Amino acid sequence: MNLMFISNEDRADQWRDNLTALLPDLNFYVWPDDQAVDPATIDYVLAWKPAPGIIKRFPNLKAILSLGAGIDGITCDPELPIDKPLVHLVDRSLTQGMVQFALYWVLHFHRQMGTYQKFAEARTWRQLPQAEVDACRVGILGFGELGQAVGSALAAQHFDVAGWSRSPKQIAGITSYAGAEALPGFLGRSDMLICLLPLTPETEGIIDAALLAALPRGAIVINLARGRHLVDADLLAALDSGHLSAAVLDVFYNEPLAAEHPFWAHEKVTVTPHIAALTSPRSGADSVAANIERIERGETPLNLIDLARGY
Ligand code: NDP
Ligand code: OXD
Repeated sequence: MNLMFISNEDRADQWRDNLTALLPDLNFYVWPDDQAVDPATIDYVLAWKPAPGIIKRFPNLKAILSLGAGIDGITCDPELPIDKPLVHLVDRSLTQGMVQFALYWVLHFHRQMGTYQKFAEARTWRQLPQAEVDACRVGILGFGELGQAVGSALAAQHFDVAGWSRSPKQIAGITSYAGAEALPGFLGRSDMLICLLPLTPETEGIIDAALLAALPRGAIVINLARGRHLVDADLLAALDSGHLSAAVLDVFYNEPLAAEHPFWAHEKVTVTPHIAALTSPRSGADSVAANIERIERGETPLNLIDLARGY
């Protein structure tokens, strides 16, 4: 079996070591170092944001494997061969990282840690009432692999959690809202809104002025999915008008975020550099190897993307 690794990240050696330990018959090649290898012999590409047109050079692929949960960096290639199975990464370490990051910020706001930090800077000893956790309503926009893991972790801490997805879910202790008609009701009860949607034509720009206006006054927006879900100017207007009280943004329309972007200096905005959850070559290799083994046995891979749906 031959795999071509295509990524601008510098952890190819870690992926090689972990994958070949699990799949001793795998020949692991790295683009562009190994571009002399006959492209017709490559069975798999393992890719993150490949340059447009590269994947189609390999005519006999059994699957295109994403190095991340999101596949928008692959599907944006206008020459992507759409007849090949495309698989997104579901990885325990990625999921754990996302759960930790979301939990951290929900707890930060719920326990008013920003206010206590300001008190400490002013050497002020002051206690605020502790808000009831089950009165804090968290809404998760995009209730798939990551959204459900985050939702379950928050529900275990007794937050009042709801998830919004295309299809309804039945998860103990969590309210499910499904489809466009359910969105206003979901938003109206979301004191903290966490975005974990995939980027598709339907979800691009979804966090706009109308969506933000439907949130309760004082709501907090935490975008952990893609920058293009958000209309930056609409978020800034909602923060400046006082309708929103804070935003945590891990992802941006253009990354890295330009030094002159107003998000950096806004007192209500926390910027993190797309680190909510990072793919781990160690645990990620388990998922990738398991899927390659399934395909080699003639089985359908897990976590297949439906290109017509966009995720
Ligand atoms: P999944 O495909 O498992 O889940 C996607 C969810 O979004 C599903 O619940 C789906 O509904 C819902 N959804 C999709 N389109 C719509 C729509 N039009 N209306 C309503 N709901 C919709 O994705 P993951 O949970 O694995 O990943 C989510 C995203 O998180 C990734 O695409 C990526 O962009 C981002 N991400 C960010 C990281 C970071 O570090 N910041 C790290 C990893 C991922 P249904 O269940 O009905 O199909
Ligand atoms: C992903 C990401 O999609 O890291 O996995 O953003």
